[in-house]
Amino acid sequence: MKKKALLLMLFMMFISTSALSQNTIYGTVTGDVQEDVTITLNSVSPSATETTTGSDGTYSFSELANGDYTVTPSLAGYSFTPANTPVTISGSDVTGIDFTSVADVIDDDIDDDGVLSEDDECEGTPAGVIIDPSNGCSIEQLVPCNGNWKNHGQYESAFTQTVNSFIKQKLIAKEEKGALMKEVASSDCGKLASEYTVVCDRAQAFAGRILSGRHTIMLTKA
Ligand SMILES: [Ca+2]
Ligand SMILES: [Ca+2]
Repeated sequence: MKKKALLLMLFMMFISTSALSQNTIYGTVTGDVQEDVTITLNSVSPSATETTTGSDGTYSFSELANGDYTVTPSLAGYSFTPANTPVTISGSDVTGIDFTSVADVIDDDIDDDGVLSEDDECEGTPAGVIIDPSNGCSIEQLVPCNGNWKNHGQYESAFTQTVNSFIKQKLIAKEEKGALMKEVASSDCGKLASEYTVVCDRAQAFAGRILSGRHTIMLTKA
């Protein structure tokens, strides 16, 4: 009986030091945020468990059996380096499973023109160009050279109106109008040559010739 009791005791000791080994993973989160970061511990068994970091950024998972684990930090609005860390427990505590946090940068003014993207009707405004702060559009964006203009005159008139509106809002000086209009007048914007190619449709030309004695010229948008 004595021998059996001794064996049982030895067996219990074996159990407590191996299969039931109770170890702890320790780590710290530093960086832009350290408190209240969710730390998830994944393992095959038991299933995932989680904790949160304290005010000093530390966390721990205790009473862990030997095995392979993965530690993953997460908090909305932040990224962590490394994104996760694999940990193998083999009869002793594991320390230094640390992470660095960086706040995610949310670009709420994509073209950097001072008008938030949610209010910006013209994205892609070039740097340094004067815009209408009510819609984030430059004159060139409001009156694009490659717009669907009937002719150069229509383009020029739309450009003039927009320049006048910019002057009225004191976005540009009155004195700048002359130079702007000169530039517009000498541009090809809205001119047929730049917007359309002249093609001759044979069937139409033939019909046209019969009806009027002239070739029909068709304008097709480039
Ligand atoms: Ca913008
Ligand atoms: Ca813009």
